[in-house]
Amino acid sequence: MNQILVLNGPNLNLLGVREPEIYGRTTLADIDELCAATAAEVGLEARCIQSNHEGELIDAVHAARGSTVGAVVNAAAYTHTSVALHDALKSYPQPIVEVHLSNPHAREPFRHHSYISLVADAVVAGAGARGYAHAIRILAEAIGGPRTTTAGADRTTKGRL
Ligand code: CA2
Repeated sequence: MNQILVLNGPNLNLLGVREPEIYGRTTLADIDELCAATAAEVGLEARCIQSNHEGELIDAVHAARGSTVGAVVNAAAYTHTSVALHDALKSYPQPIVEVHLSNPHAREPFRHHSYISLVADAVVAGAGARGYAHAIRILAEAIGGPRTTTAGADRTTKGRL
């Protein structure tokens, strides 16, 4: 098993198309490509999912239980509102890295609280699209390196960062 979940929340499908002054010109397809390439470099395979629907994001987390070794999560606006997504991720047994393109702490006060940070092992914020690559490398380190050997393959608890 070497798959990781890369979960993207609402409106991130508009990346590169609207509000480039805040979120840049990189599209979600570019980010998916970056995630696939970075994951491959560390012996992992990225399963990239974006949804504008809270329930679909929760279903994706449930489906990832037992079939992925870690998750990179940009819950977008649900970061600041969703107890339900928080609860789903809390029962996800593998390491989680929260990622944000912007730095929510440098923005409006309502973006300063994250329900995802409470269940994340690490947070990458404000590094733009490159933040996804950083997040995957952090995740790989937490998981225990490339899955090309059996080292760490019997791990049943969350990785320590
Ligand atoms: O900085 C991030 O990655 C965010 O998760 C982005 C969310 C925002 O609600 C979070 O506070 C921080 C918003 C994603 C919306 O993406 C758009 C992209 C293009 C045009 C409009 C929205």
